[in-house]
Amino acid sequence: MASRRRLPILALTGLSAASLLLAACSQSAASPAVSAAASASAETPASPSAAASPSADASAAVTVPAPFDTPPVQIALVRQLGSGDYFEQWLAGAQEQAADLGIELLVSDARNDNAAQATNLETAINQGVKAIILDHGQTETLSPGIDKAIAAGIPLVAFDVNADNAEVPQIEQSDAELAQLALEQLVADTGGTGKIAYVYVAGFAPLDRRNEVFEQVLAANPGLENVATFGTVSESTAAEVQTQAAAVLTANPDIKAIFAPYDEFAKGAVLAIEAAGLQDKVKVYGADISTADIGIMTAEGSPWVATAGTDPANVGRVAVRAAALLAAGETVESPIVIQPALITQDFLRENQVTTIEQLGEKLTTLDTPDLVTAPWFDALGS
Ligand code: SR1
Repeated sequence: MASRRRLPILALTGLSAASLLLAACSQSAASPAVSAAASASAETPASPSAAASPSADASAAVTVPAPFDTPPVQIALVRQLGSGDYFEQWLAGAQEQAADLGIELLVSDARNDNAAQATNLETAINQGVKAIILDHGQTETLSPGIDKAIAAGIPLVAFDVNADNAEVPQIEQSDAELAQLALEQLVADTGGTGKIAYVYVAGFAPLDRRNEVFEQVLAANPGLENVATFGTVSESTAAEVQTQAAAVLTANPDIKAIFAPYDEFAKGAVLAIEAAGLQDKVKVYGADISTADIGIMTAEGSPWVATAGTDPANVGRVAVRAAALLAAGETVESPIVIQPALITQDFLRENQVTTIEQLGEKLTTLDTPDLVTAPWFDALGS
């Protein structure tokens, strides 16, 4: 899943080779941009516009806009959280995409300290970066920095934090769909009846969005009784959730399921269930996926039977591409929504999936190279 597909430029844009050339000429006149020739070669599928153009078989020039004509381009990634599989994979994808686009990615991790994240945002502004990616965080603590960045002409894109600013495009994984997928499986497996427990911490945008769906599903299934809501987000989330889940299981050994919509939550729940010897009775419905998660889900007797998620590396790549477009003065859609998939234990076992790369080969929708892109991206890269 780590590899990206490079798409034929004409197929990507829908523009004719002639219009690309025209665009290249006009941009070259306006700025000292570097042009890179991209051949409309045999790998470019025939399209009506290309076929109608007299220059369809000629080389099409794609202008690389400033500041990407003089790499490296500094872009800041300002993170609230960085530890755990999800955030590590996300960063790996972001760094890979940054390297391909000639971006020097300046990464800060506030380790769940919101004041530190606000300070890191200030630092990025003072460094004069060309764009900023906000990754999780709190609207209140980031808003002053967001306003300052915009006033300084530095564009921002926000992943999993509500920037509450129309000038800041939002990226999310469709948390409603993610929660819906996992909970539909929980309802199907339990028959919509019995006691369950729920791992949730308010104040994190994706968790709050998932919680809205959880409440809807509970209301729609009165036979389900949520006996305990608990959770912690920290630098050691899984271990702390394990301790909390152990107490919940001691008090409620008759629960049938734990809804744990973050993989660190799910890992903690699994450990507690296994320590209590309840893996045949209590099942885990989670969110997110990683190679480590696949190992836990497919282990013999694992209670983690389903998860819903995206490929975090793909999400990181999308965020960097969005920031690159903004840095080049282009617009991006908002919100940018990346659809998750339901991944069951049965599916992983039946398909002998042991890594996230293998999962990507089976679920090709997890990679979205066409989401947020530009013709000139293909003229960059290694
Ligand atoms: C504490 S928030 C954790 C979530 O952020 C991302 O949206 C991941 O999906 C993870 O579940």
